[in-house]
Parts: sequence; C-alpha cells; structure tokens
Amino acid sequence: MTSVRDAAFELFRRHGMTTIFGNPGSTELPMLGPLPEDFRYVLALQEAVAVGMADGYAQASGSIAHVNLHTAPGLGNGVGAILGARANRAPLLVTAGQQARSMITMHALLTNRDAVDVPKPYVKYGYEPPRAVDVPFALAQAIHHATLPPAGPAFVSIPMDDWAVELAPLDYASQIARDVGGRAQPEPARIAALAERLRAATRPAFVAGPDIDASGGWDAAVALVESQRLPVWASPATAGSRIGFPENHPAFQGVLPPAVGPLGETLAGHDLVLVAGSSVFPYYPNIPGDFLAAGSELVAITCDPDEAARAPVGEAIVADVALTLRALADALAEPADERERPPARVELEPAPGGAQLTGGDVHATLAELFPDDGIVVLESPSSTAALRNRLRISRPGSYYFSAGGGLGFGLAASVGVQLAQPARQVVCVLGEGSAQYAITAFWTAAAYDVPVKFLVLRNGEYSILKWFAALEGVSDAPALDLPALDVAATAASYGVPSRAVAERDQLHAALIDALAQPGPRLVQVDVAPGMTLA
Ligand SMILES: Cc1ncc(C[n+]2csc(CCOP(=O)(O)OP(=O)(O)O)c2C)c(N)n1
Repeated sequence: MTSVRDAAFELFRRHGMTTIFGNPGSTELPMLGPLPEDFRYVLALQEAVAVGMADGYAQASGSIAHVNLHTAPGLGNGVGAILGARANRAPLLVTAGQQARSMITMHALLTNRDAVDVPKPYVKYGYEPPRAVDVPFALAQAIHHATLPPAGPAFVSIPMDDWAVELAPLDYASQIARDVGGRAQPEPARIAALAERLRAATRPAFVAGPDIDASGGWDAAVALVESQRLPVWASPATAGSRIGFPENHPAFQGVLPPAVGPLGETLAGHDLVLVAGSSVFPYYPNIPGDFLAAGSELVAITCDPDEAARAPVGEAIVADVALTLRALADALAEPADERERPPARVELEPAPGGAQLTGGDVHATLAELFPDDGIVVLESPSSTAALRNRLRISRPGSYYFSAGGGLGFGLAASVGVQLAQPARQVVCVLGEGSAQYAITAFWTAAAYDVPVKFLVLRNGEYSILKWFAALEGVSDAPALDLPALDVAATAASYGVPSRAVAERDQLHAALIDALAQPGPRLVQVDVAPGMTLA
C-alpha cells in the first residue's frame, strides 16, 4: 500500500525537490522520519532563516525549493521571509505541520488556527486539505502554482496524523504525475507595433529589471540593446532582486533612483522607455513628481499580470520576458546603425577618504579580488550603491538582493545560493545590523560546510535609518546606534572562522585568505558611518 507520505515524497522526487529546508517540531516529525535516502534535510535554527535559505536555493537553482515549517509559531516566524520570497519571485513550496485532525476543533496546543490565513497576502495558493487522502493532490497543486509565472511561494498546512494514512491509486496516482508549465509568448501584433515604435523613436532607453535574469533573457537583452544602440538603466537597486544587464557594458548608464520624482527626471529626454522584467516601479521613498517627463512614453514587459495592472503609467505586454525580448529582436532585424551610440556613463567620484575606511573603499578592495564567476548576495543598506558602482557585475545569476525590503534575506539566502551553485564562489556582503536578522544561518553554513565568504561592514549604527531620518525631517529618533556588535565573534561561536580588521591592507590580506580557504569564512571590517554611493 502507498501512504500519504510515500505519495508526497514520490511527488517531491518527480519535481527534483530532494532538498528540504526547515526547522522541525513535533508536528513535522511524522513527515520527516525516516527521510528517504535520496533526500537531504538542511536544518535552519529559526524558520525565517529556513525560508530565506530556500528562497536563495530556488532562485539560484532556477527550480522549486521546499521549506518545511513548524506549525503556528514557526509559520508566524517565517511570514516576513515568505513576503520576501514573493517579492523575489522565488518558487517555493512552503509546508507546515498542523495538530492531529481530531484535536483541531478544540484548538489543542500547537493547533495552527486559520493556518491558511497566516501567510495569505504573500502566497499564491494556500490550502489545508479537507481529508488526509487529499494531501498529495494539494501538494501537487501548490507546486504548480509556485512554479507557474510569476513564480512565488505556495502553502499547504498538513495535519500530523495524515502522513500514515493509506491511499487508493485513484486518490493520488494521476494527480501527482501531472506536468504543468507555461511561459507565455507575446502577441505578435503587439511585438510588431512595439518594434515599429522603437524603430521610429529618436532617443529610446532600456530599463533592465530582475526578471531578465530569472527568465534567462540576459543574452537577448544584450543583443537587443547592442543592435538598437539603447542606453541602459538598471531598475532601482532598493528592490532589485537580481541584475538584468552587465554593469560593465559600455551602454550601461547606472542604477535608477527609486523615488517617483528623481526616477522620472532621470529618464527625461527619452521618447520611449522600454522596461523589461521590472515593476513600474518599486518606488521608495515618497518624493513626489512626474512619473515620466513630458514627451516620454513607456512600455513594460512583464510576466506578471498584477505588475502590469498596477503600474501608474505606461503600457504593458504580459508575457515571458526572455521570449519577448527575443521576439522583439527578431522583429527588429535591422540594427539601428544611424542612431548615436549611448553616451559614456557618468562616473561618481568616491567620497574623500578620512581616517576610517568607507563602504566604497571596502567594495573597491572586494572588486580587486572578486572571482570572475563569483556571486554576490547583498544586504548592506548604506553601501548598496557603492557595491553596484564598484563591482560592476557582468554575468547572469551573479547577484541576489531582497526585493521585499525585509532584512534577514541576505545571510540566509547566501547559504541556499551556495548550496545550489557549489562550483561558484558566493560572497555575502552584510551590514552588522542586517546580519542579526538571520544570525543563526552561520551555524548552518558551518554545520553543512557551505563555503560562503561573509564580508561584514561594521559602522556602529543603522546608517541608512539616519539618512532616512534626515530625509523625513525626523530629529532625535531613538535607537539608531549599534555600539559594539561583534559579528566576527558571534559567527566564530557558531563555527565560522572569522577575522576582524580595520585597515585596507589587513582587509586585502584577510579577503585573499578567506577566498583561498575551502570552508565558510568571515571578514568583519570597521567602516566610517554614513551612506556611501561610490
Ligand atoms: C525585517 C526588517 N526590520 C527592520 C528593517 C528596517 N531597516 C532597514 S535598514 C536597517 C538598518 C540596517 O543596519 P545595517 O545592516 O547595520 O546597515 P547600515 O544601514 O548601517 O548600512 C533597518 C533596521 C527592515 N528593513 N527589515
């Protein structure tokens, strides 16, 4: 006979989901033990960390990942990270244990009350099957929802006494065998019309968003930009989960500012703005202005109907980003040789150095040593711009950032990214404040010997919040200083060999050494407080 558990693991196997991230409790044990030999369980010590790891793993592997959470309190812990996974478009199956069916109505301890409502705004699908025999079918549906564009998390709550229930073939066999896929081709008429507008435009521009990378459209974007001589802007860094265009390319102009007014002004003078793989736009903070300058028109390409519907300006084509860029390049068979080449990028001058290193100094040193096929996972708010300016990431699948705005993604996700990409070196760049939101991921990195190199910038404060306080006209906000946090000592206590440095030559030597070692390593560097753009 086949149990719910047998059928569920067979389903996971069919979808290549043989790695399970999680933090277990008594309500999950009936699912987990004994784990089939072809599965591995990656233990996170807190659920937000488990979700962040699974998010990084899903994005970097380009396939669905499974994260298993403890019932109500564990699911609650995971919700902020589930929000992040939704914003990052990470295909995730999120499962959580539930009390035994006979105990739910009396709300016995560990009942997940209204379980489906807990992560509701952030999952594409949420379900608690009415019968044990429906569990494999519900899991299959969640997998399809999670992977169909736009990808995202899907949730199933599973009562703990369901796993041992025996199934008849009719309950599960055809349901778990289904293959469901669908990357939409754009409508030919819309592509023809867009190609015509692009041909006729005098100063068109291209905005590269994260979904170019996720959809495999990197080469198509480069080919289109080169043949049409388009200047390229990256979509705002504050919510760009990935990079969609090589930032060392001569057509690259920089990263768009995230606020409405400055963003519109930056694109002024372009009669047609083509946005690929980004919302229009992940605006923040509230600096009002025109969405677009007079004379500018905008067309966005997105796989997400919601993103298309809620844009405050412009038109949209809803289809797979890579397929659309290829279709557009085909429709524009002739290169735009008569158009002027994009101007050279305006370089930002690094701020004059003081006694202490700046974030820009640190990223300049990192750029010197960064491996050709390295991957950056970034969560260092006051030096995000400096890292983008200094590193000039130029290969696909090489940059991950939390699009949801929640801290805790970076440290956790870096472990998942490295597990998904064992042949490439992951460098995780963190602020000392950001590191605290997923601090226990150091334990998983050490315990599973995941060789991430962590670079922690320690400036003794929440620098970005001081910058925001000035922008918002807020004075004397409490609790923006973080004296004496020592991430190096904390990571060492979890088993990650760590060094703390303060001088440029020490940093250089410590990074060389860390990159040469086989396991996880951490370098903490003291930097001057404040924002650094370059
Ligand atoms: C879950 C979560 N809580 C709080 C915040 C608000 N927040 C944004 S940036 C920041 C400070 C981060 O400090 P640190 O990593 O030291 O970076 P710095 O600004 O100093 O570069 C905080 C608390 C957030 N974004 N996410």
